[in-house]
Order: sequence, then C-alpha cells, then structure tokens
Amino acid sequence: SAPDTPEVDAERNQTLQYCPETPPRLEGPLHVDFSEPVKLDELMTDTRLSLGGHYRPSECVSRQKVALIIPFRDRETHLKYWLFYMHPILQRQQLDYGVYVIEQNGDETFNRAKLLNVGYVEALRDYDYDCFVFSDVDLIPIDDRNLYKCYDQPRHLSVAMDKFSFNLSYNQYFGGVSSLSKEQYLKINGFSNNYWGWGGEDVDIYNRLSLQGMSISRPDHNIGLCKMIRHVRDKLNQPNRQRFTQISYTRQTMEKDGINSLSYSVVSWEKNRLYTKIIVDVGKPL
Ligand code: UDH
Repeated sequence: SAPDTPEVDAERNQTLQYCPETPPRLEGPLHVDFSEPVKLDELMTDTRLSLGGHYRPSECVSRQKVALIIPFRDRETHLKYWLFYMHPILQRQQLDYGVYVIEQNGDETFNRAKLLNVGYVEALRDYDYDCFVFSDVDLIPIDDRNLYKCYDQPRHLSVAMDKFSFNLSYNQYFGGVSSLSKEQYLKINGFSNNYWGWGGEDVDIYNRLSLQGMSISRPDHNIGLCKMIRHVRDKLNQPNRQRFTQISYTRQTMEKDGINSLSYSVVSWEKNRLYTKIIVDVGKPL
C-alpha cells in the first residue's frame, strides 16, 4: 500500500494511542536454527507488510520510526534467514519499520561502513525515519526483548555472540548490530568512508561516539545474546591492514570523513515484498 497522506496520518494518530513502552506480545528467548533452510512463503503473503518490507502496527502508533540497514554482497542465504527471523520479531516489537539492503556493486574490496552511510541517506529519502539500526546480515537476536530501536545513548545490540561463547569480545566493540538516532548519527558526522576490507570501522565508530561525549548503551547480557550464521571469510573482504593506523587518527579524520564527504552512485533501487534493495557503486580504495 502507498504511504498515507499527512492528513490520513494525522487522523490515525488522533484516534490511536502510542504503543506501550514494553511491547505486550514479546516471547522472550527464541528458537533460532540455521541448520535447515527456511521458507519465506508465509511472509510473502503477509498483508500487514507493505512493499519494501515496511510495517507499522495497526493497534497503536509506534514511538519510533526505524530503518534497518543491512550492508550486503553475495549473501542471499543469510538474507533469507534474516528476513525469516527478523520480520516477526520487529512486528512483535511494535516498530514502524522498513528494511534496506545496501548492496555493493562490482568486485572491489567490501566497505561496510560506507554502505551504512549510504543506507542512512537512502532510507531518509524514502520515509521520515528517526532511528537507524545497522545490522550485519548474519546476526539474529535470540531474545525478542532486545528491542531494535534507539535509546538515549547509541546502542550496541549484539552484545554477546555464540561465536565468542557468548562473551563480548572487546569493550570497544560496536560492530554487528547497533542503533543510532538521527541526532546521534549526525553528531559524529556518520561513519568513515575509508575502511576498505574487514575490521577497524567498528572501533572508528566507537571512537567517534566517545570523542563526542557519548557512551554506549547495551542490553542486559542475558537479553543481548545473538546467533551468527557460520561462514568463511569473503574473498573480497580481507582484513584491512591499515586499520590500526586508521583508528588511531579518528579524532583528526572524523570532521572531514563521514556523511559530509559521502559520494556514491545508485545503480538500482527496487522495492521487493520483504525489503528495499539498493545496489550502489561506492568506488574503490584510493
Ligand atoms: N558482508 C557481505 N558480503 C561480503 C562481506 C561482508 O554482505 O562479501 C556484510 C554482511 O552483512 C556481513 C557484514 O558485512 O554480516 C560483516 O562482514 P563479515 O560477516 O565478514 O564480518 P564478520 O566479523 O566475519 O562477521 C569475519 C570473517 C569470519 C571468518 C571466520 C572463519 N572462521
């Protein structure tokens, strides 16, 4: 369905109440299993989802409009699991949300953080989001009380992964799944566009946040558990050998390298049933 006009929206907001702070139909610990393939048939015919995988509860007005941004290339199977598990969770969390898969075109080295910046810009062109959840495609929370929304401080949502025996790997870790409000994101000039290959960009984001006087909020350990889909390292995402040097210069680079210097070109923009897919050219390392 097409988005409502502002008039219809205003009317709806007058007759409906805000959703409760704690969503009432959460299930708590979930069963998440990657050993069998999943089918998306049921989701594909879910009439409560509008094109682009956009949802908003009919029973109340969501407190936040959340864009889910997924950096992506060549992980179709993972994306299927992600959609299969995440749509029902996000619906139970009563979020007004849309899903954006940002795919890096071509075969240059992968650039996760730049794709996240692109996701921020493109999602805002689509809808008036106030919160951004940046999620790797291979991570699923195993407790739906881990709310995929924004908080007073930037939130790290994937605090404990099965891969690391459910321990947070390091304190500055801000990768995997995280959320920032529009305001928090703009305060740090978004993310760096210059981390090509695996690693470092999450520490750079952490540095930006702490340089701007913010702290990281995290769910309780027992609620922040998530499962990662096992995979080998992608060929075009080798460890970035400059990462340790780069993260020591965040203070000097963040003002000029971020959302204010982002340049890319959109190759295609397509709304599917379950998500919006945006293929982009992000260039190559200098
Ligand atoms: N991503 C892609 N395609 C790629 C590379 C990365 O979609 O080719 C995205 C995807 O959303 C992924 C995220 O970027 O979840 C992070 O990349 P990653 O999964 O490679 O990073 P992670 O730290 O794993 O999760 C690193 C390689 C682990 C190899 C372990 C071998 N035992």
